[in-house]
Amino acid sequence: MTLVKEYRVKVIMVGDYAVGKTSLAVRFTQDRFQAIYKPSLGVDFFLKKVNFPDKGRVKILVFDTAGQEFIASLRQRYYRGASGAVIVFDLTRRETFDHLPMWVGEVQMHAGKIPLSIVGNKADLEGREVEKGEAEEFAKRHDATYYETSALSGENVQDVFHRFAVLPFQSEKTAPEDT
Ligand code: G3D
Ligand code: MG
Repeated sequence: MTLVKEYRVKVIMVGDYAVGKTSLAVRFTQDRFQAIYKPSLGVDFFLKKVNFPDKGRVKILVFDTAGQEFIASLRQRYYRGASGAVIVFDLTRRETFDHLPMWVGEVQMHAGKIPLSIVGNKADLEGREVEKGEAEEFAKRHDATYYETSALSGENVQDVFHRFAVLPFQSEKTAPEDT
């Protein structure tokens, strides 16, 4: 019997209210859009296992919260041990993009310098208020990767999260060899 290594990766969702954080987490972990999920008042998490044949299995824990209503006492627990953060804005609401510096600052303050994905969501809708180039430039300035997604169609949603799934293998490569 071969023992398969199992890793855990914690990914946190942040961003303004109603940008689609919960919808993206549900789309990724359950491959569906809108169902009976309850509004996130405190902290929820979603789980997905990704298999890498011959290498191991990664459990991705996606932590989701309601932005504004986020109570201070939960904050530390939310950010603790996060391997990556997905910072979401709504492509059709400019102000949600304008708030990104605040979200980046919040993540860095509580979780340190972890890999970031910036996500412009609701790409399926008309009436875009943020140009792709501008968002890409913002992401680059913050050492983040930029994605445009639709939780409705599922477009690019896997990529956002799978990027974090490979982290354990990357850190193995850079770790000193076992002797
Ligand atoms: P939040 O968790 O960031 O607060 P939600 O956001 O996931 O609750 O989504 C807020 C609203 O946006 C929901 O609509 C949801 O269906 C919608 N939404 C989320 N992602 C997308 C998307 O990619 N495309 C479109 N068209 N809509 C999206 P309601 O009507 O339930 O408020
Ligand atoms: Mg939510």
